[in-house]
Amino acid sequence: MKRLLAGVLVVLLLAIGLTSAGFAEEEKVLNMYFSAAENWGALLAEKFEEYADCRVDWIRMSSAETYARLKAESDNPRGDVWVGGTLDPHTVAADEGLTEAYQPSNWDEQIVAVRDPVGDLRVLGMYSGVLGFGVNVPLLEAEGIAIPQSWEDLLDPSLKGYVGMANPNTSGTALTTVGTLVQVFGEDEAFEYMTKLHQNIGVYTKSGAAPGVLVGRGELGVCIIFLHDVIKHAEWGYPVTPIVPEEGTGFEIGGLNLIAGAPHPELAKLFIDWVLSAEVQELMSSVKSYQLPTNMNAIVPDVAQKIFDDAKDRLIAYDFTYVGENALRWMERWTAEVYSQSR
Ligand code: S7P
Repeated sequence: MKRLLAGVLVVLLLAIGLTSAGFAEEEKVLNMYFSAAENWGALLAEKFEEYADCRVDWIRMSSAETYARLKAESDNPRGDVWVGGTLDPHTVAADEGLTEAYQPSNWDEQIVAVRDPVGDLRVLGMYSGVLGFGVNVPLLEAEGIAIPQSWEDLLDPSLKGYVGMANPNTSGTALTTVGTLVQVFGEDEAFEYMTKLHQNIGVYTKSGAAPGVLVGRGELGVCIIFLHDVIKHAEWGYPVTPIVPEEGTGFEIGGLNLIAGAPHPELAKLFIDWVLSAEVQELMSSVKSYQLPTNMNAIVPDVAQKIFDDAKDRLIAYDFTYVGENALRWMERWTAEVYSQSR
């Protein structure tokens, strides 16, 4: 009898032990909202699972889409960390208290100009990239259309239906485009410009990099996109060429944020420290993400450096605070004045 009781006890203890181990494992989950290239998100998830011995549940959403999700979940936050995507929607989220300031452990390794672009650690910078055009030169030449070199050139009637960009209500790339045009031309002039450009737009996509693939396939002739995405598409074998618009262009700083009320804040902070390390930033180029890293010790691939070197004389002093303050109003204005027009 004694033996039977001892056996039952062992089985019970084992069962409890197994259950609690299983429970503890279930709890060690990082919920990552990811807004840059999908294959980079997959790589980060896989590597962080190994590094922190945890599970990473993650989803790729465009930048403004992620902001909308944080807002919708604000009473019951589900995400732990928001990784990548342009800074502006991160700034809007920070201003609304949807994210929390956090100073990473490797703060001193981060390049000062890009590590805290809107101040008070409201959004951490994790990479940067230049906005421009991706052009299918063989297609436009075959159609007898001049290769656009400037924002003004995109309005040429010969490009009707050939131009693509994303929708600023979902895409951070498109919001960077609106912010850039406003800072290059002035607000009213930029909206007038976008109303004219609307007449040449063949398609507005949800995500910022998507028009690049359509240009590569010859469904469009030119798109407004980050130039590192053009280089990636060219390496995939598409006939696309990067162009920096003559009047000047903006740039992004990729955002990184701890979500307010995150279910797993400690794991999220560990992730932030890890993803800002030189070793992890160097992984970007292995999936053809050629943004510039923010960690000054990370090796910068020549191809990534070249994008900035080629654009440097045309880069504007993009004001991230100004764009953050006006982003929601511009999105509404764009929908009312540009998108609602027939074409
Ligand atoms: O593809 C990488 C990248 O260009 O995508 C991000 C961009 O915000 C795309 O997301 P959206 O769909 O929101 O435009 C950039 O931050 C990143 O460099």
